[in-house]
Amino acid sequence: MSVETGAHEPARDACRDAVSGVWPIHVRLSAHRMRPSNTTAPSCAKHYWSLGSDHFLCCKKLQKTIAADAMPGVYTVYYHEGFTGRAQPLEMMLAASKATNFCEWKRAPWNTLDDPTCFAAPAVAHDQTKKVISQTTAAAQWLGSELRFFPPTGIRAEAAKLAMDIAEVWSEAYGKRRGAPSWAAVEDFISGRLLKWFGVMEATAQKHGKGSWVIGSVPTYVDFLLCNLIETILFLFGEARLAPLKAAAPKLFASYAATLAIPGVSECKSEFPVLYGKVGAEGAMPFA
Ligand SMILES: N[C@@H](CCC(=O)N[C@@H](CS)C(=O)NCC(=O)O)C(=O)O
Repeated sequence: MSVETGAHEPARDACRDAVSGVWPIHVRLSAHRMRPSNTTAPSCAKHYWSLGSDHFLCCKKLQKTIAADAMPGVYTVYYHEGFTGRAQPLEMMLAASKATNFCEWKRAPWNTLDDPTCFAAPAVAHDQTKKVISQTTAAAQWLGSELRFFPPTGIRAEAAKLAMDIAEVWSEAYGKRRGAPSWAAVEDFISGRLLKWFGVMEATAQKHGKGSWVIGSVPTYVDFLLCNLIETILFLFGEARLAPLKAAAPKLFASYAATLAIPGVSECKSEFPVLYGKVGAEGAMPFA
């Protein structure tokens, strides 16, 4: 069920930011359902009261709008078998939501998806609405709005911009690992174009993110996409080669660490490698 409250949306965003700026994500999700699950957190109603009557009223409306229980239905992530690749950020969002009993999801092999609108993996489907979305960035944005990893209303375009930066860097980095004639050529790429990209993304996150997050003050789908990008380049190039990026982009790497610390995410990550061995830092160079 999608929660779009129209005129109440800005109030919802303000309320969400204020609440989850204080609490970790698993409490944030429960808080929106008016059912705090973490006994160490202040009571939800008490916290909303402290935000002022506008926010409290907003949440009262949300209380009626949002079901007290989990999202209905099951999401399926279709992807190639044996590694998570571009499906990883989608799986991480679903795993984080499942950890709070907010949704159910499963994996299925890419070749079992029969949908004429999808060209390449991954795609996500929802059984009740019959919605099927491919293209990683679009699928992440959709899951972000379904699972409450959405950006604040006023900076949605900035979120989409950063998400598209991430998608381009992902493709460039993967292509470079497969096409480079030598590790020296890879190192030139890292210290040149990749470093420049990370500078641009870092500046975006510095401008639009707060705390550990790259857009707004709570985790959004963009943090999950970024987490997957960093996992991917670590796999492709190895940690030592990425030291200059880490030094140049502290906020991006803080988001990476914070996203991995969201309950459910690291268990999901540990089930499969992000890519296949041949394309890794230990694989043959040139790629064969
Ligand atoms: N822009 C697409 C790229 C999709 C893509 O290249 N997927 C790869 C796996 S990560 C694939 O299935 N390629 C097979 C093909 O292109 O035929 C996205 O972000 O989802």
